[in-house]
Amino acid sequence: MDEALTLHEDPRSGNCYKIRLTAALLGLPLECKKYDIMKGETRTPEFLAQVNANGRIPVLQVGDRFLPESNAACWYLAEDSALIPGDRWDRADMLRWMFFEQYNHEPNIATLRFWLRFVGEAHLSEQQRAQIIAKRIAGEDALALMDRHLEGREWFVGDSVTLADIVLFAYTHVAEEGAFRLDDRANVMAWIKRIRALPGFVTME
Ligand SMILES: N[C@@H](CCC(=O)N[C@@H](CS)C(=O)NCC(=O)O)C(=O)O
Repeated sequence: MDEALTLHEDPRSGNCYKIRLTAALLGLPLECKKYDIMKGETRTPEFLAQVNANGRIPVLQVGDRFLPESNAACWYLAEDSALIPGDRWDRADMLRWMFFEQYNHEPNIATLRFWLRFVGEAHLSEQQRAQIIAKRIAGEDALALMDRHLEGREWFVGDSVTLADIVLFAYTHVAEEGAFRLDDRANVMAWIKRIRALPGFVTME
């Protein structure tokens, strides 16, 4: 890759970690620029004008272009690598799990982790409190589905690690911080160990 890569991130975010992990597994050099989302640093007029009009991290900067959305950024880094399957069906199946991650997994598991670990239950609004039960049920359902899918398999798609595993790992391995159950999901626990053992693996914080 010819252009410099910079990740605009808050290191506590699993969405940002996905991109750092993808770069590390591929041996790509990545500069990091840190923001504190709790202080609204992604909502300043400068950030909205220059980095992401959607007011969120992560954003992958490639030269002077800015790419928001974690899974798009992972795709950009991994194009033409073994992390994206060559087989057409497997590639689409990998995208299926990446969309599942953004629709069924992250909005429930990442949000409850953020509310419980970083905001604190005592500081939640009435509206947030009202969503806890639905998010807990939906998050446990997502983990249960993952556990069933991993029965008899090592990886989500095909027979080697792909972006599907990386993006799902980011918030799954810290799901207990949102008071989700992992211990009794043996297939997920074994898969977490396999990811941690990958050459080039880096931890989240
Ligand atoms: N779908 C987006 C989600 C981005 C997102 O929600 N980012 C959060 C942190 S994980 C954020 O920037 N929150 C700060 C804010 O909304 O002000 C992605 O995958 O990148």
